[in-house]
Amino acid sequence: MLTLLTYPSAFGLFSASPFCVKSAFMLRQSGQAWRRSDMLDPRKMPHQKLPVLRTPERLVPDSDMIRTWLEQQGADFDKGLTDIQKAQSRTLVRTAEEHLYFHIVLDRWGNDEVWPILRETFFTGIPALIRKPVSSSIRKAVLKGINSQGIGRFSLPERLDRVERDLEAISAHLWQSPFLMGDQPTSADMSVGPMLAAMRATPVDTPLTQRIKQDTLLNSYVDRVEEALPLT
Ligand SMILES: N[C@@H](CCC(=O)N[C@@H](CS)C(=O)NCC(=O)O)C(=O)O
Repeated sequence: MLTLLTYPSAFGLFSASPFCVKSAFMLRQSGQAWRRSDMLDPRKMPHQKLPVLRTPERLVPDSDMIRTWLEQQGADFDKGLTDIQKAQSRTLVRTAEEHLYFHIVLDRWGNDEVWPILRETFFTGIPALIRKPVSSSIRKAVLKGINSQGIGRFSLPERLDRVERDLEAISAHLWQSPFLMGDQPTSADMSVGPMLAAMRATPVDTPLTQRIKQDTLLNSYVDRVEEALPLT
């Protein structure tokens, strides 16, 4: 049986990591038998990140590589899509994973109100006595990474403007159909849906959580993806 090595559920989500949720959606849609195995420390994993799929032969890191592996076994997450739709799907996936994701990271890790909740959710494996100093140094490293990536250098209004433009692009698809590429969920929904769900689920109200919660189209879209691809 396949095993998805994933961060545990948090904030009402299958996992705090949208990439873990994406992989779970893909496993579900592939029809393969699978189970989850939760972990908090990814340092022994091939990319020191999660998700990772344990197959009978090897560990497959990275949600995109998990997708490719499942496709090699016969899964088709974009059944019936034209080449142009597949190309549009790819750009939406990259928009979510390589841009929106970093705004979520900053919203979670850079916010002093969210931080104590994060610390007690993500670092429960660390003994209480040393949890604060250890988790603080990890927090510093994450924020340094966001600064190197570039998102951390924008002001809040600039960040919100960047997010807004992506959300407009996503919404343009949803004015026309219940899912990004039509009437059924496809690979784009399995990436974008979890990303917007994560944006909405940050456990303190922020401009980003509010942005999704107050948008009828996007809010109902996130619910629709979760209902179409139940993970329990
Ligand atoms: N490109 C990877 C991204 C995975 C990823 O960024 N995972 C994060 C959690 S959302 C992680 O494990 N971070 C741990 C670290 O960077 O130390 C994928 O698609 O799976």
